[in-house]
Amino acid sequence: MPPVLDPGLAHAALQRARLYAILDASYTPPETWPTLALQLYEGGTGIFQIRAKTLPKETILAAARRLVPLLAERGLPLILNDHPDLVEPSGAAGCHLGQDDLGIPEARRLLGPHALLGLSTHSPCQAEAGAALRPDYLGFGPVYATGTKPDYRPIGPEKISAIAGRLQLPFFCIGGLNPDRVSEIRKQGATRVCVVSHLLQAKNPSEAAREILSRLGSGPSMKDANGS
Ligand code: TZP
Ligand code: MG
Repeated sequence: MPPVLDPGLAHAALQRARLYAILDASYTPPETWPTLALQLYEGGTGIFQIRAKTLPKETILAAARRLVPLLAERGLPLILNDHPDLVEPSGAAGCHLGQDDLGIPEARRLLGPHALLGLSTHSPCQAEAGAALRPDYLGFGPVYATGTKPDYRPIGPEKISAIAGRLQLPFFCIGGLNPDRVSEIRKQGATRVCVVSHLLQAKNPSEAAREILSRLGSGPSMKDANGS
């Protein structure tokens, strides 16, 4: 099926997004995601990803099919981690790939020019090289050590300044982020963040999202951008 969210709107949403939330099955099961996504949307989250390293494909597809229309109605893209082949059957906006996954050029050929493609990068060098492959955005991390991705050495906040202002595409800092750390990385030039555990474990996910955005200095503009 074609993407449920118009690709032009998906690209515009990506450009506006300051907070990217990952719905990760290792923290919360898929049945909680619709409610959680709406709460995070209320808090100003601008783009969402499903990340489910151990769930069967059919479960991921079913979860994506529930979330895609819910988010598309609000102008928000859903990205699938790892599974480019589920993008078309779910109507999602695109997929997020790691350094060892299908390459960006191959994913582009598979999914077409309008799909949103994201690439994980783990150093300033990788970010520069990754940007040259023309994904639509980069992830940059883990900035801090995190139990969500335990096998990766943290890059450290000071490395953000090596790429800030130099890349021609949006990049989302990720890894171990909480409000105080967002305040810290903002000083290094971070303008967009991607957050997993802090949002998924929050008592009040909307409030947690709002707090992260306010530390980035983009709370009110995100609310406007979401049309709320
Ligand atoms: N890529 C780099 S760090 C990370 C991913 C998927 C996990 C970030 O999770 P958290 O819980 O926000 O530290
Ligand atoms: Mg991957």
